[in-house]
Amino acid sequence: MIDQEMAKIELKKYNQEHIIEQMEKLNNLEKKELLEQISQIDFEEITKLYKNIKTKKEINQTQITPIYYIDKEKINDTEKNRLQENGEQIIKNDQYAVVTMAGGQGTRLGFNGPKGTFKLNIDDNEKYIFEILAESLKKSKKLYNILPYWYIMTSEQNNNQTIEFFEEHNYFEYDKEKVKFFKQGELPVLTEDGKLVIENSKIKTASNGNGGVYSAMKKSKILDDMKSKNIKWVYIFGVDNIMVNPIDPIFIGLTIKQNMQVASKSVAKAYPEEKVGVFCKRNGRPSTVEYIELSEKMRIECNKNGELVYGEANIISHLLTVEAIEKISNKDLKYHVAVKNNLYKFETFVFDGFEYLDDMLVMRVKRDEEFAPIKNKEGIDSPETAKEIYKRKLNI
Ligand code: UD2
Repeated sequence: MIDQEMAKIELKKYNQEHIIEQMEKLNNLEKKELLEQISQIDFEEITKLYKNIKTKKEINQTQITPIYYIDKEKINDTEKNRLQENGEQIIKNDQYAVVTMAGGQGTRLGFNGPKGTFKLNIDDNEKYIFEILAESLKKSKKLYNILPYWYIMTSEQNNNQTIEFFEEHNYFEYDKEKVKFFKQGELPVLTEDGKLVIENSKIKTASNGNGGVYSAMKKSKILDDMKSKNIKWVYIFGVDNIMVNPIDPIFIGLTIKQNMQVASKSVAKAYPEEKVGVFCKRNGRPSTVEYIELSEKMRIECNKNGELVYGEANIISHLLTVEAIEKISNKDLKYHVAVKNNLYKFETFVFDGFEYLDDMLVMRVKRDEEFAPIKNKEGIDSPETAKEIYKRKLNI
């Protein structure tokens, strides 16, 4: 706990005096909570992040090269059966867990609540996103009479609502004992001139990006929990893809066969400007270039077959060993800056952790079978577009 005088020195040192003036107006309890929050802030880091914004370093394109991928559709049936058997062993031995990253704010959807609690009206059959995810996981019960451990990452902002929602809906008949929630970390937001913001007598923060999943799993002892349960493989996916296929023994089997610690599913990029990250290598190590960072040249570059050279799109379907997650959780991931409501938000990305591994498997799957994200209120990647794809899967 930091005392008021210490806080004032710290705030002055980092040009945040305006917080001192606002602190004077607070009652004792509010002041105590604010001081507690100030003691948790790494001012050195926040100041450095702000300075980096102003000296935006261009991505050094020369480091980036294409990455090899395997198209699931092109694996022959004999090989597929072998891979399936090996993958099924992991699931049947209860060595498989899934993590749903559900800590995003869902700003673009314009929905005021945890994204997983958003309800889709599919031909008068109403379903929540979390309900659809639970159904895709319960496939495992039908096939193997076992349910994977389900860890759900929330944020400070949506944690309570998410837990209440699951309680209220009886976990959609999922085995409650196999579900755990954990919160990701937060970082302060900054104004354009680098100032902290006070909101409701607290310093305004935002969730630290889906790359926060590694440190959150470490800090909240989820990693320890997984190790105590002898879990070997963890499938990490985003809450917003209602076509996610989290029970995919062929994906597990192929990752094991390729002797990889990390694997991601991809879909062929629909068109050069599509807002998706694409897999690549940086200095020979597995990486991804986010859509906001992809240069025009890389966006349109094609190989001799006319395919986009950087065309394997990230659909936030990642498979890692517990060891790989633990290794990444002890590393610092680079920060990316987003501007939301005229404020700077600092985030790390889950796929930036892959650079700490020597290589990764990218397995291409069919878009209309495994990718229907709900990002925007309408238009591309909206409830409407997701519903159409989902209905085709259910042949309704
Ligand atoms: C994500 C991918 C992008 C692209 C696209 C495909 C990342 C960083 N980017 O873009 O490469 O392939 O999806 O649809 O993965 N989340 C959290 N906590 C946070 C922030 C996000 O849990 O602090 C979750 C969020 O709930 C969602 C997922 O991460 O499930 C991706 O959300 P995003 O907004 O970070 O990334 P997006 O959708 O712009």
